[in-house]
Amino acid sequence: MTYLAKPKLHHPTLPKNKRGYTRRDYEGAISTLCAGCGHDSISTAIIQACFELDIEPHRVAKLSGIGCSSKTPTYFLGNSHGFNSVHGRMPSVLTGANLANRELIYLGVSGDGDSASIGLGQFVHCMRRGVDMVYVVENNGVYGLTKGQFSATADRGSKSKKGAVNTDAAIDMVMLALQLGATFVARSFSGDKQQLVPLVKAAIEHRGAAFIDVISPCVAFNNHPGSTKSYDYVREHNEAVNRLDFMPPRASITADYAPGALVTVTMHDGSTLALRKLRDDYDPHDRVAAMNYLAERDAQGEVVTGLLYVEREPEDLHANLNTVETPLNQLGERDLCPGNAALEKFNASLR
Ligand SMILES: Cc1ncc(C[n+]2csc(CCOP(=O)(O)OP(=O)(O)O)c2C)c(N)n1
Ligand code: SF4
Ligand SMILES: [Mg+2]
Repeated sequence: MTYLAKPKLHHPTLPKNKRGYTRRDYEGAISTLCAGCGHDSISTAIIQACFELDIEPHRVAKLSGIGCSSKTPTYFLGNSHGFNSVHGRMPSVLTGANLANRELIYLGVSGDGDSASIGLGQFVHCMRRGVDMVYVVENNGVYGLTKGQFSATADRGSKSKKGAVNTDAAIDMVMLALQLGATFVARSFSGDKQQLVPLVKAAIEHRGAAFIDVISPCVAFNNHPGSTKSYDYVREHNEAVNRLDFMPPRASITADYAPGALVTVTMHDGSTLALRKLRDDYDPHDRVAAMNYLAERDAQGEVVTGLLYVEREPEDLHANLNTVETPLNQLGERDLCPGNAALEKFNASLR
């Protein structure tokens, strides 16, 4: 059995959000991942973010590839649309679904094997096209599902559980996303819910390609000394550049911040992101500076986390292609067959 259904009974006094849903309404089946797997904490963060954003579950489409990480959509948002695609092919399926119906919130969930090896070509093109989505890579540096081979994000010199040394250079997904033009780029840690939940909320509200690289330790195959994706390593080397508070439209910023330490970002729906700067020299609106900073800190063995880059005026694939707003399945015959005269005019424009 690959999943266990949760009992449907809810406690009658569970708190409800503005839409009348309890947190339980955003859960899925009982997880069958290893106890302590970072991926389960990411599922919990996604559940919390959707509950707090008052999202109607039927407005979300969750898509994934193959891997332990790609199994996780079974364990959250059980009342949402879901598509478990082929290994590394989630981005193209998500792009197609998004083009057909832009009214849903698209959540792509993938692994470092799924996105940085077999699916790398798919990953880069959905980023550079600006598909409006939240793309989460649950990054553990190994192929967990197939028993712990090094993945392409494993750091050079890091050791496997049996002591083998990885001699290949690592692909940094955050650097790639920045270089490819993603308009929201973040890195977080599955063990830091305070940081991850607001990042997921902000990514959902962002219109454009939002990428979150979440270091998510694999307790079965990559949580030993010598691994750079273990709980201990990430806790010791985590350098958070900022902390977020996410405020819905019209809510005022009440947090008590030191002057100069706060950067506010207004999202397309009027909601606000309050970014508390932990590093004075870090500007989340400067793509090139972000890449330089990441490269410098990476050379020191540090794992930089937080909202690393956000574009002030993002544009997505629909805006670039000037597509129709109505979902394709709601277009009637009059829209789809505008008649001979319109066809003649169109053909003439191409001659
Ligand atoms: C076309 C294809 N090639 C290879 C596999 C075998 N396979 C399954 S999952 C996986 C890697 C999963 O790694 P990752 O995406 O990092 O997920 P994790 O299990 O670590 O969360 C591989 C190589 C497959 N299922 N399909
Ligand atoms: S094998 Fe690793 S990635 Fe897969 S469920 Fe277990 S701990 Fe998680
Ligand atoms: Mg992996």
